[in-house]
Amino acid sequence: MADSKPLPALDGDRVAVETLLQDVFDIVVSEVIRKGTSASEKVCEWKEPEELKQLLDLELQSQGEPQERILERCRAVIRYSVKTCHPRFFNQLFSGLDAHALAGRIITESLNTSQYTYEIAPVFVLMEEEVLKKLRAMVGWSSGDGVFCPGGSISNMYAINLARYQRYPDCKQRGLRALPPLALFTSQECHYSVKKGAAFLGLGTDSVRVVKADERGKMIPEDLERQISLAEAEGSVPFLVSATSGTTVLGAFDPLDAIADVCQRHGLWLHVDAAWGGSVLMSRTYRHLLDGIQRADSVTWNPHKLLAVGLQCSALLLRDTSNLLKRCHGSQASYLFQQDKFYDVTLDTGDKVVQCGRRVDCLKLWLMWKAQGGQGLERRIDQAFALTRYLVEEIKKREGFELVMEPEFVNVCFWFVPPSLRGKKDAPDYSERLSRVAPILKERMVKNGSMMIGYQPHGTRANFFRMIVANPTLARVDIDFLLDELERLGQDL
Ligand code: ABU
Repeated sequence: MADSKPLPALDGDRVAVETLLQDVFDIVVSEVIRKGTSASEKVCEWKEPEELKQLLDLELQSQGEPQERILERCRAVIRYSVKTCHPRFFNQLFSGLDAHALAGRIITESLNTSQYTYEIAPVFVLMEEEVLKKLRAMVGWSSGDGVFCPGGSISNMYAINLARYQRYPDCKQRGLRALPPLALFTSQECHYSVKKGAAFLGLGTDSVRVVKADERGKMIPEDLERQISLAEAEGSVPFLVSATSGTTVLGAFDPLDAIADVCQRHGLWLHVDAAWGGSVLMSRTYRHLLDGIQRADSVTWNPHKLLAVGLQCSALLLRDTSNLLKRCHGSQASYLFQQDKFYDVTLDTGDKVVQCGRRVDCLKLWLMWKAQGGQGLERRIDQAFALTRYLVEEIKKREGFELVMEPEFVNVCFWFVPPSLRGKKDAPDYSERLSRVAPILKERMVKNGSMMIGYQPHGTRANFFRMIVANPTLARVDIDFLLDELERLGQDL
């Protein structure tokens, strides 16, 4: 009976499958790769949510649709999506498009496997091991462990969990009952995932002691010492310090050597959240910004950011060689990790993580690295620093632009001061009025589709723009455009 019913669309029709995928690939090449990276096209096509819902016709129906309609839907999805590969997309810590990495992502998606066992991911188990080994070597470790995680926040949470487990292995079984009140330390400039991680792991956000940062956004080691003493005096047990290499807004690098000294004195786990700044390790000229990182116990490094590998690619690297990851997270599921398999079962890495199914995140980085070589990647980093310098000098030359501070990384924070506010710094409402400028300009640029750049307030500072120089194809012309466009959009303010 079942055989007499037609199969759902394309099932079993090899020719139609290939035709569809070829057609979709042609659309991707034309609409994402060609137009999406062209400065003469829009970076985004803004629509209000209700209109966008109508345009996309999102509701799912019981009746399938013909292929031509499906292809139209693919075009619409691309049309109304933000082109993060566009040379005028400056909004996030990731941007641009690396062709080899994209090739890796396409192959990964097509093979659709999970990283947990060697039997279903032989290539990727070995490849992940090799890529992590290379990243560890850049940190300065000749041995260790690691895993690719679904994003930097999760990598940071793993670090917290591992540090806690190492000190209190009982907590795996007994949970919070096995623990005294714990304290971890990070700076006021840290990524918000540290607090989220503390909440998620049952420690609570109160267990996160916020250490002061200096005017450049760097953790102050003396205040770290003070916070540790305070926590102890209040009956908490310090166990981890999370330092940051490349803070989200200012792009600051914490003084790792001095922080490592404090950790050593107090026997604390040192985690370095280098999700953003880790890629600087590839540059012989700038890697000194992370001096001392080799003294960390764990490091988060997101190649999907500055290396333009594509979301997502976040490595948690460990100095540990005692199988801590597996001991902390393992659950020995007998249907996946049989110990009597015909191959070396240590290659089944699935029990290192809390996930079961795990995406393959190593191929895109491996393929890109093979194609560019370490030297090509180093050139990209150096180029981003050089272009940042160009932007800073241009900002200094132009009327109406004011740097928040000299950057040490590729985050350039600045105000655009519109004509009506120039020379009015002493006015009592100056800061309030300046704060309104960035949101207005943001709305204008997005509705125009001309560019995207982020803004935020910061402490007592009024809203300012945060320019990220990360896209490997950026050139001076794109930097000039950014400044010209802000002047154009803000000339009437
Ligand atoms: N996790 C990084 C924060 C997002 C961004 O500014 O791109």
